[in-house]
Amino acid sequence: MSQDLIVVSNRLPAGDTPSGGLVVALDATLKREGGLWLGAAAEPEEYETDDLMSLPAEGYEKKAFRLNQQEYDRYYLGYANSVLWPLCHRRTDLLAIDRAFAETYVAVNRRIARHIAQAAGPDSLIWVQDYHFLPLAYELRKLGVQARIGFFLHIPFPSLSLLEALPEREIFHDWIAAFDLVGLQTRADVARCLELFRHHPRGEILLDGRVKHGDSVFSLRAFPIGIDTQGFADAAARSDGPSETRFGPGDTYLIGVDRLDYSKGLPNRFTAFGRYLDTREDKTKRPSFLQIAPPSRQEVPAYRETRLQLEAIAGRVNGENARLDWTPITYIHRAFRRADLPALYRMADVGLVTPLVDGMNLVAKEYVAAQDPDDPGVLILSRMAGAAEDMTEALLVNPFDIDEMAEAIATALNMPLAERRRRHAALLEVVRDSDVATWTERFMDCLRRA
Ligand code: GDG
Repeated sequence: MSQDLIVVSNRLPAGDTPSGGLVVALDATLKREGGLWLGAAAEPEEYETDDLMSLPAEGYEKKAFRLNQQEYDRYYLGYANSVLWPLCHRRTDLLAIDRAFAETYVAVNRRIARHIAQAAGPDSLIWVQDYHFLPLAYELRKLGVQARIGFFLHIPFPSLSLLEALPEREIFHDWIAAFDLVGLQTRADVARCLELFRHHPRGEILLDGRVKHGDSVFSLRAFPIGIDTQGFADAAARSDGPSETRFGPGDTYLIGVDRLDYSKGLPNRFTAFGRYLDTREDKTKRPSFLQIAPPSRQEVPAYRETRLQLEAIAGRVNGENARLDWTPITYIHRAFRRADLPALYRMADVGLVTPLVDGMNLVAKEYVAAQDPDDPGVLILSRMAGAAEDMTEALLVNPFDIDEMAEAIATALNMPLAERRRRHAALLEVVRDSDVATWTERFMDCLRRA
């Protein structure tokens, strides 16, 4: 029997209780529409059969494809996270170009395509998530699959000049053009994608805005992703937060929450907080900075490097400034329970979201949703985050400019209530308008009409 809706993502929600916003929204959509959710198995294993593994799910089918250690190393850690991720995050210095990575990346996608081809009928909708699966539609078309296939890229779309650094740049165009609908985070991403195809001898932008590449035509739009705004706001208002904390309602503190990733600009953020401490006028003011930075992709060398940098900067700033009753930076390199985050955001006077480049950045939206509208905190947001395209009432900063970030921290900590309220109200409206449920509906509507 063919499936109405097939969602493909690298991660599958663990167990029966999905947490993160995206997973919740996709889970709700699949429950409503029925269908299949396909993703990678939790751990690599030396498999003997290529059969999909069925996992428990309510109202739809959830299945995992297997990866052996070599595939995990070359497809996931290699091409996806040591080539495409640094490329799209403008770190060409970190590119690990390796023929074997590219070959395995395509081979894994081809294998997944065969599974999907068996589950899909002509009326199925296939929704592919993110950079792990760029060649999937191209491989599906080769197998004769005619169903509508949509793609959403969660990370920045690379510019023409960045793509020069990808050995697969020519076929990259064919991968993208094999989808019926390509969704990107921001209008700036859409502009970069248009430029890429306009520049290509076989590319053409049609009058209705669709993109033609050889014989393929696809629709291209920005779908800025969001969070479960109301759910997050309710959770923040309801919970008192973790009990054993020095980060409560009476404490002045700034908060950052990021996977430990070089794209998130953490060393510059730590340095900027140190600069703020050095330059603040009133030395009796002793705000703390809480950085939650769970480990991520630790097998990739660049991530270890960032970790060492953070340890050094946090050690230095604390060593120079700490008192017996005050530790300036609390840096926690561990994952928190999802339920602990809303209250920690709400009680924080400042949210620090300063990536060097970011597709959207959901932490910016979570911080705003969690605030008490009567006495909200201030969001400091990098201009390089996709979120900055619409969240213009944040204190926007250049994450490479340490002085500017230090000044923004001072401004945020001294901001009068009326201005905090005005900025927060405007930001909350943006976060509500781009709710993740709306995001899912808008994408699905466009895909149905593609
Ligand atoms: C990619 C793109 C785009 C963080 N620490 C913990 C924890 N988190 C949660 C946050 C937030 C999520 O992880 C991170 O989302 P971001 O959007 O900030 O960043 P990426 O992981 O890089 O996500 C990004 C996103 O995809 C969606 O399209 O916005 O640009 O890079 O929800 O709260 N959650 C828990 N414990 C932690 O310690 N439970």
